[in-house]
Amino acid sequence: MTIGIMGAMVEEIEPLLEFFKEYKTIELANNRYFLAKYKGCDIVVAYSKIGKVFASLTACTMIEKFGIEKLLFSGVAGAINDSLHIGDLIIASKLCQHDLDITAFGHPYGYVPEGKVYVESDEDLRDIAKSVANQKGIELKEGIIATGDQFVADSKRKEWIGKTFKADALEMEGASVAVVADALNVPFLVLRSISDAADMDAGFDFDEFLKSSAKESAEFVIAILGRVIEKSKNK
Ligand code: 4EZ
Repeated sequence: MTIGIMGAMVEEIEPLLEFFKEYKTIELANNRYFLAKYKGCDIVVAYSKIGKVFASLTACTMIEKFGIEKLLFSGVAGAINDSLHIGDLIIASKLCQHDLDITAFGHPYGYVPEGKVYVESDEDLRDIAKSVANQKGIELKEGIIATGDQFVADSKRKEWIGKTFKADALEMEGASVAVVADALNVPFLVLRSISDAADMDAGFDFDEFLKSSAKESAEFVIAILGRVIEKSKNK
């Protein structure tokens, strides 16, 4: 089995590379892919660069060129839901693009013809994440994640996204990875740890908490990975 783990920024995957220790580096499409082995499985790690386009390219490359059979995203996010605090973990039940807008033609926000507003993440992977959290006594929230090519540092924009999409957290890659993985039939999970509240302090908080929150997410994704591999062997 080959499993992909991606982040958007180097800080989001650095803890993973430190964990895997030994890996081979392959350059492709203006990016680097790190190939490791873990518990008899092939692991492909990469950070895409920030935003929906780069994330789509990386997800697609992992699937089409490296043959990954499951895709895990690990990184940080801005909180919308007041119950989410810095360092908290959230998995996406489903994801949407908050900046996709052809409402001028009567369509809902986040929708284009032949697409869908929300893409659901894989139920088995979500169940695994929840059972790992349970076992470790870690609190894990499940909710809607909204994605857009915009660092949100504005309460009004954040509230609009929360209201329009019932979103609990926001970031800049998840939904694009979801669209790619869904189209190519690869089960995926988007996991994020909160780095800020997408408000006027967001830039400052993000700088302060990027590393620690990215590490929270990376450590949890490693635990999920372990369970995913175990389960694949029992089949
Ligand atoms: C994007 N990522 C932020 C990248 C910021 C600065 C050099 C996550 C994220 C985020 N995205 C954390 N907080 C956010 C926020 N308030 N708005 C958008 O995935 C790069």
